[in-house]
Amino acid sequence: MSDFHRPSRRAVLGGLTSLGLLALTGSLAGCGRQNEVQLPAAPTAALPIPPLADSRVEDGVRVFDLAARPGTMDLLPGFPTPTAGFNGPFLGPTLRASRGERVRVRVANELDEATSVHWHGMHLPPEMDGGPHQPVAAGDTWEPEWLIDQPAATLWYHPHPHGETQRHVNLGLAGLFVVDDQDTPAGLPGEYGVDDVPVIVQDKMVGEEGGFLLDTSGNEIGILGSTLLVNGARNPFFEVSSQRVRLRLLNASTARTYNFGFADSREFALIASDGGLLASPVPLASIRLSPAERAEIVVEMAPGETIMLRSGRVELGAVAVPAAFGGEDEFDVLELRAAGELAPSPPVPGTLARIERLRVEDAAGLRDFRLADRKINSKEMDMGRIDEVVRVGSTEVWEVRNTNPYPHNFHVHDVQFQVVSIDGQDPPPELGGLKDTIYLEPRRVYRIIMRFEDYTSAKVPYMYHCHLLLHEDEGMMGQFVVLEDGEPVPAGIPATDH
Ligand SMILES: [Cu+2]
Repeated sequence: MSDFHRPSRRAVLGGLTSLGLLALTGSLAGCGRQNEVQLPAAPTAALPIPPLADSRVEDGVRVFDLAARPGTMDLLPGFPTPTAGFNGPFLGPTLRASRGERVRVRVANELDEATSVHWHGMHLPPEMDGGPHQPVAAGDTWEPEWLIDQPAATLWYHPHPHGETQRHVNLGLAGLFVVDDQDTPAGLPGEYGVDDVPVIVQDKMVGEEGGFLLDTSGNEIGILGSTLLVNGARNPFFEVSSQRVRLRLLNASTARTYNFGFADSREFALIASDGGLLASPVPLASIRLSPAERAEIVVEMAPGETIMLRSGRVELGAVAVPAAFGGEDEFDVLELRAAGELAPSPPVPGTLARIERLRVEDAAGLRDFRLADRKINSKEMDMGRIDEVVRVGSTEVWEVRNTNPYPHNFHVHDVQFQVVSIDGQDPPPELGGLKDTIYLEPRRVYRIIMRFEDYTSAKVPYMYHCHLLLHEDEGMMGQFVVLEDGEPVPAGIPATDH
């Protein structure tokens, strides 16, 4: 437990800043591994906007092509950083489709090892989910197809190969999947890359030879890097041309939890959480996002002004030493530069979505999930074991708690859930919408409710897990199957025939 008492990386950094490009030492000294370097100040650069993926319609199905492949990027002069991305060297294009469309994605694996692509937040059959049971071997192509059948939302995709997710995501394999629907109210900023802007945030540890380090020795939770990349760029700015701009924030980090807000503490409107629009906008000055969570926010600007989106000190709950888990780290994220004249934007609508509240009285029962160390309910992930059996058509309440003095979060595949209560109290308004991932403050009791409408399989399970990827890879994951009423429960999950 002595790890908890190490000074924060930022405190170490602060002491070294004046010496310029210097290796960090800390607990790594003498172990023969590369140290994290602090990169020289980067010139500010225009925010790269991930391109919208090309698609074509074949027999009524919208078809996308994604190819996972290796690449490089330039961060440390003279030392190209090995990366990986979809259809490019880092991150991937934004897939976009509408509710009611059938989609198919041709996923080509051009890496020299197996990977997978999970559609995070998507409601779809388990065979199409892209989890550890759908590996794509090196050189192979996988073609999942499904019907988009959920509200408009900012979802994302990333690899989910068993035990290797942290490394693959850290290399840059991730992208957005934006779902549209007919019910989105008029008046929200919606021009992609103009007043509707993806903001994919990742922290990296850059090593002495330029590579992204997978050093998780400094704490219990994983990689906490001092280099921030936003859509793959350091120190970016975005030129705002309208009075209001919508930012689609994705925490694509492997371990770090952020607290996003503006340097002048101005209020913004939170309009959507993981699974789609909130019932009505929530005025906030900051929003906490743990790994894999998303938030859509709308901020208003005055002509000619410049404001900085930052991540400041984050409330992690009853963790042992917040600084050891990044709780006191601060980052500039994205500078917004408003033009001298701004196109007028309508005010954010007061009503955004109709969310059917699931009722605890309708729930079939209560399941208990205790997250501790690298286990859920004292069990490490086993690809062959069925941990939970859900009956199709049922509504369930899951009670989830983190019993460690350090951060975990909880992600459920297949469904979006609603937060019923935290320690018996109503959740805060920012957790009032649809969620697929929730931060677990230590020792608090989270009750979430969800409905399993369709997609049964006795052979292919869905996952639930901590989305701190070190924890997930080390076994903090379980499997559930959705079965027909009365369908016999199989003894286990057959081995994947790859
Ligand atoms: Cu965890």
